Amino acid sequence: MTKQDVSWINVLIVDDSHAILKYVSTVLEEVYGISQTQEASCASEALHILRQTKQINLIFLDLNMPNTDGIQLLEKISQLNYNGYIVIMSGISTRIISSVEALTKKYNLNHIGTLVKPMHETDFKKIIKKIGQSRKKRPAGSSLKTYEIVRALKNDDIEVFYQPQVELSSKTFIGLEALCRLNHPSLGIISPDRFIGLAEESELISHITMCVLKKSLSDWKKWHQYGLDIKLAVNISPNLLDQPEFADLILNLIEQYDMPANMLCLEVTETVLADDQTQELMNLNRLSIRGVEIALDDFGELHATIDRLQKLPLSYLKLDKSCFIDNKDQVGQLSLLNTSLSMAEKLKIRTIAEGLETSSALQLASEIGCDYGQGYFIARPMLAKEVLPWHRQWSLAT
Ligand code: G
Ligand code: MN
Repeated sequence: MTKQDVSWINVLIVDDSHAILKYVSTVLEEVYGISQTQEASCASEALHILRQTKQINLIFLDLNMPNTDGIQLLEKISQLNYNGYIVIMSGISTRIISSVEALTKKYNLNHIGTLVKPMHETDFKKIIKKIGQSRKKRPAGSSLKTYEIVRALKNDDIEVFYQPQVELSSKTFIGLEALCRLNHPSLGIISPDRFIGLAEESELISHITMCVLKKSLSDWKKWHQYGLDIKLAVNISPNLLDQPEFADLILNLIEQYDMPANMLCLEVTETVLADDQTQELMNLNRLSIRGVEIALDDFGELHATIDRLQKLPLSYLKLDKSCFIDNKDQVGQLSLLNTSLSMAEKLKIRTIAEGLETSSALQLASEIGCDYGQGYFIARPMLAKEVLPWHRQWSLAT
């Protein structure tokens, strides 16, 4: 594997213990080559640094500090519109940690890991690896500017690509995931991780999602008229699920395009599992009753427990691509996959393996019992007009 680029990472470590500050900065520097770090020994110092240094994009935060504790600090950080990553450090009980993790979701902060004290340098590995893989918010450096998103919407430069999903046992083509791309006048095709995070900070995300929904439903209708019997999956931002009118909006759209509800699948992320998401649950349940299918996307961190998954009307669990893309910790990956699969089985939820890039990944997914698969090895995301030719070729080959 190529060495990860860490030159863009700017760290702030917040802990009242001098020893921890030194330990974390030393591990980051010596093991991971991350040298741009600042240290704060209390909340006010941390806030001061964050206001001064806008480049900070990774915060290690201790939960128990005198005066303002880490929990209060999280709220203040969210008020600063910080959109980098947060790692929680704590020695206290796992119950408190998980409720704090839920809190980071409420504040819309990008929590990517927890270090339980006493920590060991290998605990950092998963976290550092995850940086840059999460679809939610990447640090501002590589992100587009708001005006570029507005311009793209105005000029109809939001495009939809489609990636086929197949049933692993029969290799039957069963559906397509709609993936949005921004066609930038000078930079070319831009993937969503460089603009969705920013769009989610305003109502721009609604415009993008509406645009993707309309284009993809209209493409679906053409395929359907051509005789293709496939489902369409669309990614839905948590910000939209929160709106009271969301369910009606979807129901009106499918009616407009004569789409049977069970041909549409909405992909939602784990934030819908947080405890206070009543509006989201209401929308998802209303849609599910009408037959729209729901998939839980990017599943693989196991923040979700059976109890929490049970709350949702889920048809599919999408096992995150990081589970299938080669990395060194194969034993860990496999046990995570098996746990996810047995959870899905208990709840009678079908599974979709994402990120199948090689024949061995496809074989693994199929051997461990995933129902469906998606990834570069099957097909890369493609333009609407390429779908029928791909389908013809795929049917011939299988
Ligand atoms: O978060 P979500 O699962 O919706 O992300 C889908 C993204 O994953 C798309 O942008 C798509 O281009 C990308 N993708 C699809 N298949 C593969 C694959 O096999 N490998 C990798 N690395 N990315 C993939
Ligand atoms: Mn998805």
